[in-house]
Formats: sequence, structure tokens, C-alpha cells
Amino acid sequence: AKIVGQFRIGGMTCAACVTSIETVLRRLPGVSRASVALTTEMGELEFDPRLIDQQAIISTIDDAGFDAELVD
Ligand code: 9UX
Repeated sequence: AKIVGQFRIGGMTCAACVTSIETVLRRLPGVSRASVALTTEMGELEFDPRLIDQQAIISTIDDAGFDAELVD
């Protein structure tokens, strides 16, 4: 089953930041939907927890040069 996770994403300053984060997230196995918003500094992802977990998603965002944390 797929689940939806909300992530707070710091360090975004322009629309290109949003696009680059969405692009790397959509390439991840198990991620079926990724939507990032600059103004709210939030990302919403739909993913299959059998294929990827929250920590791997956070690491991917961090590795792209931003600062992510899970919102629960
Ligand atoms: Mo442009 Mo957004 O270099 O970090 S992609 S400000």
C-alpha cells in the first residue's frame, strides 16, 4: 500500500530549487508522486514503504543540498 508523507524542506530560495528537488524525488524507486512548495517549505510525497523509507527520502533531499525533516 502507498502512504503519503509530509516533509519540511529548508534552504529553497527559488523555483529552480523546487524543480530540482521534485526531479530527484520522482526518480527514486517507490515514489509515485512528489510535490514541493517553496512558500510553505513543504514537500508531499506518495510512496510505497516496501520500496523506500522516510529516512532515504530525507537523505536524498539533504544530498541535493537542502535540509529536510519529517513532519508527523
Ligand atoms: Mo537558483 Mo534555487 O541557483 O537554490 S536553484 S536559487
